[in-house]
Amino acid sequence: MTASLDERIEAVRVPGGRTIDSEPYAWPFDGDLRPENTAIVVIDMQVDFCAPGGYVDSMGYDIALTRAPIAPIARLLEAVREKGFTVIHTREGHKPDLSDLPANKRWRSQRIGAGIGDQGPCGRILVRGEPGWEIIPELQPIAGEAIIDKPGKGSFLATDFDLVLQTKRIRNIVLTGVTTDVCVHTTMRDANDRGYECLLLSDCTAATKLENHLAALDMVKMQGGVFGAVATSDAFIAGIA
Ligand code: C5J
Repeated sequence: MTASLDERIEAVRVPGGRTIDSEPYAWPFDGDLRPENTAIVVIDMQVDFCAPGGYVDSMGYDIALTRAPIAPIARLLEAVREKGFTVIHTREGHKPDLSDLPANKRWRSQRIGAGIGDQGPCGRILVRGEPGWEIIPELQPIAGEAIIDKPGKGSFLATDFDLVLQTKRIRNIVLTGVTTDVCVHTTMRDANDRGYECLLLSDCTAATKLENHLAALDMVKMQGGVFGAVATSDAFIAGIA
């Protein structure tokens, strides 16, 4: 006898597994959610993206939006650190000689008045080692948490992110940070293509425009969860309790 669709969906679930209340499906797809196989990734919570005088502020966007996830991420980190989950932080930034900065990326940033590599209120914009490039004080990594330095929007290009994930035997990725529509989405899409099971936390992410944040959440949920699933941090914390 052929198995029904529901039976086939159920058949992948690990015995005794657990899932998070998320959309458009209970995440992860197979219920294999453990501190040993799951990483919480905090993307680019840097001065340049979330603090006065940084890159986002210099472009004229409202940093109240990109600061909104700080408290939910801090609360999430407290919960996952206590349970022993892997936490990984990323920073977007370029070498001081700008040899890894594509000319078009620099040109576009200059035309909006916040030239990457140029001097700003928080030092040279998006340059490694400058005050603006640092992770904000509220979300400082603790001992043992990897920091991935990336020159691009995605976390895999020109970094050892994948190597770190593979070494730690991670297969579930929980995405937080900024911005939802740019670095978070680029990382999520790439991770999804590589076979990682991804969950985006809606209140732990933000964009420079609310509509873009909401649209980015929506995009994840299309096609049965084309890039993974979306949940709140409350749902995640409840699911791992
Ligand atoms: C952007 C990022 N938005 N971290 N970077 O340029 O999303």
